Amino acid sequence: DDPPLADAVDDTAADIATMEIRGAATIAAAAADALAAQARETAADTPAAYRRAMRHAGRRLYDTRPTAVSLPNALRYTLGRMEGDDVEALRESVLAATTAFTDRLDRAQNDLGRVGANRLRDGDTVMTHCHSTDALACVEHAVDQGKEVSAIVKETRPRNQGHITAAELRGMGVDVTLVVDSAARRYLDDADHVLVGADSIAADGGVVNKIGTSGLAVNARERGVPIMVAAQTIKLHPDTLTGHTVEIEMRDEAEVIDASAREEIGEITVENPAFDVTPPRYVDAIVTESGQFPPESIVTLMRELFGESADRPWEA
Ligand code: RUB
Repeated sequence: DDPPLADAVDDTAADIATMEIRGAATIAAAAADALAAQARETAADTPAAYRRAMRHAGRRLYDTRPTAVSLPNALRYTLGRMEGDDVEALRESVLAATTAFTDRLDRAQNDLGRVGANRLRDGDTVMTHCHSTDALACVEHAVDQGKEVSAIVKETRPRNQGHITAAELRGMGVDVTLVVDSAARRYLDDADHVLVGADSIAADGGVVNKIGTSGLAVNARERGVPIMVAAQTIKLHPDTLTGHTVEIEMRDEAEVIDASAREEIGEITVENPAFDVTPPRYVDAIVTESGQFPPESIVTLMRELFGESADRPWEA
């Protein structure tokens, strides 16, 4: 029998699945917080039972959405540091790891924001896709440095995360123009950078991000607009070092078309992939908390951070 889950784990898992909690970094932070709740609440008699309960919570969180590697990387960091000979020691080790993990997340975003801001000049315009806290950190630092930045924000069908981006940029005092996704190429002439985040980065430097990123990157290259990906190193996908591919989440068709429209149209197939892969040749720079990298060099950083293989401590 599976050990009981803390309410925070069930609630967080449900909120990630329904995208109440979304975006790779935010998902990772929420998963770490949920594991901390599980660590506090698990009432186990033996170290083995305690470990089992923690792994069960890890699996519940892992099974929510497949594409953002920040989620398994959060589980890796926290459950991988679970150690001790008794229940109290195990609990303390997980709580220390979850705190260290969330501190690192905040620090990494801040550090990469400073790196990304150096790429932005006074008066520049960025074009954004979806909503990325890592990408927005770059703009925020540029604005803090006294640079004037404008933004062309793609609405990002079907879930319109561009609205969140637009509101947050406005909060920073950035001039925002919202456009439908299909207007992107027309407005690239007014953009100095494409600035996006990432859910996963593969060993070859391929960038997995919200569906539409790859088309935007191809168009930007054709127009000569540099493409900058803001992604802290928890977005590096260690399984890709050993030849695995990144699973692209397919979401419900109801996000694309309502039932009555579908009925009216007749027998059709509706596909709703949430992410796509931008090949490394369309990416100019990956901005991380350890500095900026050309996509071809990201594998070196990945090896340094993860070694040759990635463990899965939620399975064990
Ligand atoms: C979010 C998305 C974001 C990345 C990076 O997709 O594609 O660009 O997750 O975000 P969804 P961050 O809305 O489907 O979760 O920089 O905040 O980690």
